[in-house]
Amino acid sequence: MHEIALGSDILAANNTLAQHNRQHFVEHGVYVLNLMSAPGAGKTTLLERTVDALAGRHRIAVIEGDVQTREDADRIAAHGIPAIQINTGGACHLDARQVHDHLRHFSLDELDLLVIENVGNLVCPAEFDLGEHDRVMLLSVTEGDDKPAKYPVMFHVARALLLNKIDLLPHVDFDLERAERGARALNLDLEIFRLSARTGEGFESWLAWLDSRVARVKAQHG
Ligand SMILES: Nc1nc2c(ncn2[C@@H]2O[C@H](COP(=O)(O)OP(=O)(O)OP(=O)(O)O)[C@@H](O)[C@H]2O)c(=O)[nH]1
Ligand SMILES: [Mg+2]
Ligand SMILES: [Zn+2]
Ligand SMILES: [Zn+2]
Repeated sequence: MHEIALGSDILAANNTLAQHNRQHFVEHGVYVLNLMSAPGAGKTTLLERTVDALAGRHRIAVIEGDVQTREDADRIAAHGIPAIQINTGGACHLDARQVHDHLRHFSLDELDLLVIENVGNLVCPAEFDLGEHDRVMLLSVTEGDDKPAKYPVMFHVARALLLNKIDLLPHVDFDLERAERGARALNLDLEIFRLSARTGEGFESWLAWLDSRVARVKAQHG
């Protein structure tokens, strides 16, 4: 009983801080995306290609969450945009406080799009609101098409699902339709994109969707 109470206290405190973060983002008209997946599904590779494609159109920054190392932030910074690393020092997810503590590294007024790459993990990142506008989940075709039923919360909270590494489809027995059916059963409104962060196949639709999400927040900001 005690453990359950403690768990819900932590989540309630996180939700309060996430609301506070959201106010910062709305106030400055920055669209914020929380990118989540299992380790190695291709989050950083997707971001590298996305940043290259959109850099002329939007002012972008990235927060990288990892248990250790600043490798991912270095990979993103090499593409010429601001990138900072949060090391969770063991924790398997980012929380709203960590994000808030690092916002001072950016000047939010000068950004259109902030992407937060969460720690690779299909479980608790789904429970921790960071104040983002949308959560986007990657599932790579090497992970198996049974994942929606096994990790339902992640699929339920996502606005969009990116089925990544489709260049590898000839080598794996991943059934795209089965994965999409499973995901839609948990989330009717889910936007689904099939793509390859390696080859760029399928990127037009993903980039168009992202564009529309950024534009929506800009329009609301006026
Ligand atoms: N074939 C193929 N490989 C990919 C694709 N996307 C990413 N990879 C490879 O998958 C590996 C992991 O990619 P990352 O982008 O580092 O994955 P990540 O989700 O950021 O990993 P963590 O941050 O450690 O959770 C790398 O070797 C990438 O080159 C893809 O679309 N096709
Ligand atoms: Mg990464
Ligand atoms: Zn604040
Ligand atoms: Zn965790």
